[in-house]
Amino acid sequence: MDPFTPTPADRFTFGLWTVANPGRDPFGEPTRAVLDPTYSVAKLAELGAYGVNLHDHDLVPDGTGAAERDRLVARFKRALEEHGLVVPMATTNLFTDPVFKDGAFTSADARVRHYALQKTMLAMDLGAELGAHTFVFWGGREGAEVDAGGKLLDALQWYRDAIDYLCEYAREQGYGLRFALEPKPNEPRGHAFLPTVGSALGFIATLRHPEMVGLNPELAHETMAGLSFPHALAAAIDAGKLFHVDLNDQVMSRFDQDLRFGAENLKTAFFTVMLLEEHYDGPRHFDAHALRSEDEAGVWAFAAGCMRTYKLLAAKAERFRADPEIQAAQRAYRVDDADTPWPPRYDASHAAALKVRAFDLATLRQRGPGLERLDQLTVELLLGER
Ligand code: GCO
Ligand code: MN
Ligand code: MN
Repeated sequence: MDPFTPTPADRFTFGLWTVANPGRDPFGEPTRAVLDPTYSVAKLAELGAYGVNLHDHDLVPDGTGAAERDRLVARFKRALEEHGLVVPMATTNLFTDPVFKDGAFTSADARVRHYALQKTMLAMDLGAELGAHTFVFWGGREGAEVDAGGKLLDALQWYRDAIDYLCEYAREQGYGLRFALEPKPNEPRGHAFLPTVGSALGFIATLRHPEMVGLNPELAHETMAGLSFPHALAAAIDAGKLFHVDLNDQVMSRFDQDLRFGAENLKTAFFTVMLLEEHYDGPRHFDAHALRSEDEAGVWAFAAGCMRTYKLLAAKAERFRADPEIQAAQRAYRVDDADTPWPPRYDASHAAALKVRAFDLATLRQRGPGLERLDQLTVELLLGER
């Protein structure tokens, strides 16, 4: 078999909303028919995916009665079983209904905040019923265009209160869910609250159950903010907070594009895969969609392409680790020195000695780290010349 054909062991997942995206944008109507969730399950299984993730309303439209909800869920579960797919992550849509037009947990209207809690608890019940272990919180409409309302600090407190409340709910139900906050700088709001991985990490430390809450960083979102996704991933990993990941692609400083993984920034995708392969064991989730110009065949080409590119880059990452010249260049980049052991152990006499120590600054200033060559070797490896 082609080694780059995905299998469930690769643990690739797609949001139901990704492949079913009908191609609507702010300027134009849908270009494709909406896909039935059970059809998406069958097609994704055929392509070698491991699972599907969903918002409450991807499966159960808002306002559905209890009996119809149970019927839809049972039918979906049968499709999962039949095709051998799992649901590792679930989330709530807190952005489509106009009730959330000025935010959900950060709405200035306490009634909306309570409704958002209700909707999220019901979405958690659904996620738990489908076997999800991770519950994602993407801020959607948590944000503002106008700050004259005076809620900037309150909004963060309301957000915190809501997550604290929902942690208690999930614990009491024994759902074993971990929460993953998904930062995004803008769209649909002008300025989102918790816009980047860094800000979300700071926020998590202020929660009542910080151990339950981590991150779902998205490649496109950090890129929209002009930030590096591998750097953001490293920060999440360093904090022990990489609970989930949203893979896609994006041109920097453009509207939210949700491009096929690897479509735009190949080197970013490469270092993303390398970090994930070495430091993350959760599902590799794609949160992207086919170009609006595509028909249904384009949708499945898009989905297969995301997975295949990931596998191609994972093989390249292995080559990178095994390439003697690259490894030698990486070793040469770092200088370890017996007289300057790291980490430095602080005590008063060490500090006193360090303050008067003479360094050969001329040599240190002149040393070239070899990064041009190392980067070129990386490019050649990616281009298939190594
Ligand atoms: C976006 C977000 C969403 C979320 C999804 C799951 O830019 O619209 O990335 O796709 O990931 O709502 O929470
Ligand atoms: Mn996104
Ligand atoms: Mn996302």
